[in-house]
Amino acid sequence: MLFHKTPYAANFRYPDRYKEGKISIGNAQLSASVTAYEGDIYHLKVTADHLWTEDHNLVPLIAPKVSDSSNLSIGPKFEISLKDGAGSVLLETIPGFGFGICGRQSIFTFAYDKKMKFYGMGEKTFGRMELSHIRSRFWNVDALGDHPGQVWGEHSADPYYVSVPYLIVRQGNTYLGLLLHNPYETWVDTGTDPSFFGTEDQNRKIVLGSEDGMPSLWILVGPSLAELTRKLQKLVGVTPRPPLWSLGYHQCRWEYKGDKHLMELDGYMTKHQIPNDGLWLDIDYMEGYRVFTYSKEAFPQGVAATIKKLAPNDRKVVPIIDPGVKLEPGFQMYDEGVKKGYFCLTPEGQPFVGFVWPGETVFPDFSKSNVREWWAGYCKTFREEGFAGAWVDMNDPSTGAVDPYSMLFNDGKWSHGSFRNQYALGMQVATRDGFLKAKPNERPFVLSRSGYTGTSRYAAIWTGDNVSNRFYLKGSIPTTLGLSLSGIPFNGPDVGGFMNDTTEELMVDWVKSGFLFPFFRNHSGGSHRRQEPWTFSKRGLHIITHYTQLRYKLLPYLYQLFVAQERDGDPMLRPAQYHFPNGDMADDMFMVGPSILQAPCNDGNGQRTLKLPGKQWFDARWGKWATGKLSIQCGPMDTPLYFADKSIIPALPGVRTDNAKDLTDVEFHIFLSAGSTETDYIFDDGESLDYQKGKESVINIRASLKGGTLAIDTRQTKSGFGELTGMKFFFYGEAKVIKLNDEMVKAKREKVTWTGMPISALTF
Ligand code: MIG
Repeated sequence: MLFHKTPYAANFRYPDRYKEGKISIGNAQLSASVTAYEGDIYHLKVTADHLWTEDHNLVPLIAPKVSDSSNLSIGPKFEISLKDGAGSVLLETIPGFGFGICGRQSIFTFAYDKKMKFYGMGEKTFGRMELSHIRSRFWNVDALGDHPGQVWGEHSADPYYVSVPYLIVRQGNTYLGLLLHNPYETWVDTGTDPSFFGTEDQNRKIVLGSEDGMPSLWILVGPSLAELTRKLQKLVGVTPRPPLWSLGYHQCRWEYKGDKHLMELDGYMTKHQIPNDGLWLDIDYMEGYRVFTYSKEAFPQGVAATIKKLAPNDRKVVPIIDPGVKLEPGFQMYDEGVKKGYFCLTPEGQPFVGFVWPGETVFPDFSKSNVREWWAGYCKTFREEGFAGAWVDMNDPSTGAVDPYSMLFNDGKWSHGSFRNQYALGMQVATRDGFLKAKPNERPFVLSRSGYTGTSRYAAIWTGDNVSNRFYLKGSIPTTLGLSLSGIPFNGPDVGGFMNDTTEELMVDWVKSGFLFPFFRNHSGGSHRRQEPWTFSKRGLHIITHYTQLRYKLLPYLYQLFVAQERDGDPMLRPAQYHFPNGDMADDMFMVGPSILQAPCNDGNGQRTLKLPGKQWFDARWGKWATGKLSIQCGPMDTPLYFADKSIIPALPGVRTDNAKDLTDVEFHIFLSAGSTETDYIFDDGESLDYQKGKESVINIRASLKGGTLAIDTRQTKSGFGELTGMKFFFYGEAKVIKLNDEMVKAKREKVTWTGMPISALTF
């Protein structure tokens, strides 16, 4: 397959007639359903007995209530037109085009306007937020294995590991979302010129197409980016509150395999006062790469014994789990799977054989519920052994040099293309379920390489094999933001880079750029230089440690963002346009929740320009307010980090030298130049599902600044998880008098530290 070519709209045939749910195209009869949902959300679905009869989606979307009112109209030839409340057209098909078919392929085309801007598309590596004039495919691949090295080194590789065929179309400050909910291979065209030479302007179109499968298009109207993103997230499913430890710092390398490595890492983390929660095992921990085994040599006293030794420092061990099962009569999983028909079959009815780490390999058919159940049983045992989470890799699925097309699903009844993009999703569903079976009241943590729409409910995503270079460091911002706007908010890159040798400068910049990403893991390929923090110079170690400690300090704030994700659907990382609709989408800065803005110096030359959105920001480096366009220098130690005016940031007390994280003992950092602000701080045990039964507490904090007096009020509005055990305030602003409400004075828990203005550096 040539990934950069896509089917052409002129080769499709378009409806002659549409009436009462029936579409005629030549002699063919198709059925269409058009449904309007509350919130300006629409769904168009087409079925045809001779083409597509079965919906292969594993995880259904969560639609809101059906609505009586609709801004979408369908013409006599199935022309689609969407208007806003005032009657202006937001999106429409071009006469003669629109919905079309070509054999089993289908497309939806819409009029393109060069004033439109495009975003989203899930996991892409185009290196920019704005995605005009791109043809992109959605077909889960093992990026490193399936694209030639010249491509992934310094260029975007397309398609990538995760497929979310979702396109955001922006016109002015109105944002629309177009989601194809079809697991087959799909593609999107954002107004490319088919001639390549800029001479075919009249043929530019917005296209969302599918190679096969039931055409299913969701259209969502924001109108703002924030409203759109929340609507999408609720439709595809929010990310449930994760265990707090999964938000910590994770250390990984393709080399760690057993007791010796884990104990060594534990010792170094403690020695250097680097807070760390997760220690990860790559494929060498297994017995000959046999899935769900571990090497007796690497764990002489067994896994449980090693995990017990790591318990005093509260380190969690996360093993890699590959889907491929070694083809080896006598290996229990292989024998069971063959006997029960659990593996993907070829058209000849034999288990499909690929070639991956264990050698010849067969693949569990995750489209089948009994296979997911079987897989979950093994995951349950792994959790019971003491493994805290699961790292599910190679689930694109990677079959090595073996062409995957004869790998069929659902007992050989479903083609490869019908389920490939959902293979990882099936594995995530089964893995999460297995962990829940072992510990029904514990929040599971699964990290996955590939994924599909709906992955958000089951797993976090790391962005796969990147390269230790500036292209990937800089690209990690738009890639993560693209995922965040496309309904997969819990994600992050291999910090430091996976392929090739990193350098100290690159590593330090990557930590400074990524330390507040939703997922934060240092991972590297085993044949490249080591990149644990202590393998760099003293200064490098110091900087990496500092920012890791700062992440831990800010964990209560990050946690609030995950709470908000589950409740409201807001992604943790977002572009500034999420809150400040005017202006262009920057590729090199982002907001962490509503209150923190980062603009890292990722060019490697220690300088950059930056346009701060909105009004005032508190510059954490210099301890003063900043605004507007800035030309800034970055020292080796620092990174441009800004706190929004009128924000209250919950943080852990003092400098964090280990991974202790008691959400009941917190500091509130108040950034307020004038006026008033408030926030709700939500806390719970950070690990169980008890919060769903009301075991969480909420404290409302209000601060107002009037005539030189700062008044702080706290009010507990929910007490399911008890009260705070410690509370301190830090104020960044100017006040002569500070007043606390009576309740707190009585409780004698408070201590206000008035930093005043100016200060040279924040406490953190
Ligand atoms: O073929 O397990 O993306 O993170 O270290 C390579 C070894 C398989 C690919 C993953 C990478 C992991 C590696 N895996």
